Amino acid sequence: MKELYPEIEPFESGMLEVSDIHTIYWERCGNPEGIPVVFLHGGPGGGLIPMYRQFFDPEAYQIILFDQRGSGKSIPHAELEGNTTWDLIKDIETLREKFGVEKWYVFGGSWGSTLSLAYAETHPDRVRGLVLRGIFLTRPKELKWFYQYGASEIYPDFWQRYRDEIPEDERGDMMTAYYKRLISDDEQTRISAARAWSVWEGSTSKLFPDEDLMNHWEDPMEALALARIECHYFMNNSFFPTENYLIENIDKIRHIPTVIVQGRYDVVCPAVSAWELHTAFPESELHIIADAGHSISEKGITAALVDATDRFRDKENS
Ligand code: STX
Repeated sequence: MKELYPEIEPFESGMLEVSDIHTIYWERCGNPEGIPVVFLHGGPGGGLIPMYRQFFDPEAYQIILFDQRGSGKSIPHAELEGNTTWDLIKDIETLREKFGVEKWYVFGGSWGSTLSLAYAETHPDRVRGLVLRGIFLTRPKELKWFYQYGASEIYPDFWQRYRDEIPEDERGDMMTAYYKRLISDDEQTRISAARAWSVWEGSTSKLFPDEDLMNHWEDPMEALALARIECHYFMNNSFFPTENYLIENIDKIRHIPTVIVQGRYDVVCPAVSAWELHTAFPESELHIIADAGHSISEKGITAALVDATDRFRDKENS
């Protein structure tokens, strides 16, 4: 089974002003002359971790990673103004042009898969191939499942804290109740809501719950970016004009070589979305991993993702 490539450091990194409000952190790793690939992180609001550099052969790929608006090291931290899917797509284009890339591979999981699909459908000529994991189309049924009712039945123990953050009379619409708190003027209210929201996601991401992952999302800065930005996007249908926008526009990208990796027991982004995507896009290659949940770091998921980037590398070199 394939494993991650060794840990690496960027050969170049920086901050780029992308609007009057936002400045984003970016980095380039691997081979400066290599096959270009852009990594799109999850959330939205999740930010980068160094492990994300390790899904690509560093001798073959030029790996470009960035913290999306308001995430990670991008500033202002957790800012919602001027922060939409279309702004992120513009930033991806700004980075592509900055690094002189004609056409690149796009790699993204969870929200990163949403953004990858939205980017590819907007700029199909710029995409050589897609590697997508834990498919998330941000449709109302997916949001309801994870934030209102569904996942709650599988993880009642972890659900309790997420639920108890909100008074009983507001629980009929958890997303709206959280949004109110996440944009509150009171810092303690914001932080408490952000931690409960983010720890819920961290607790349910793996087939076997991981304490380190849960603790990571107790950190107020990490939690604020993830919770505020996710809730802001999801309250706005991720700024898509229709509920099923990504599937409705799938014909724009059906010529692009695409690998989909999906954990069978993904509770954050249930496998039905990957199935519906694959059904609408039958040319795509779908791998359902029998013993995995949502996380990029589960063994079977990691192996399938590394195998996908290795096969794209071999195709480029043949
Ligand atoms: N959020 C889906 C998503 O993009 C509903 C996602 N799931 N987990 C993550 O992101 C982190 C790894 C960033 C926590």
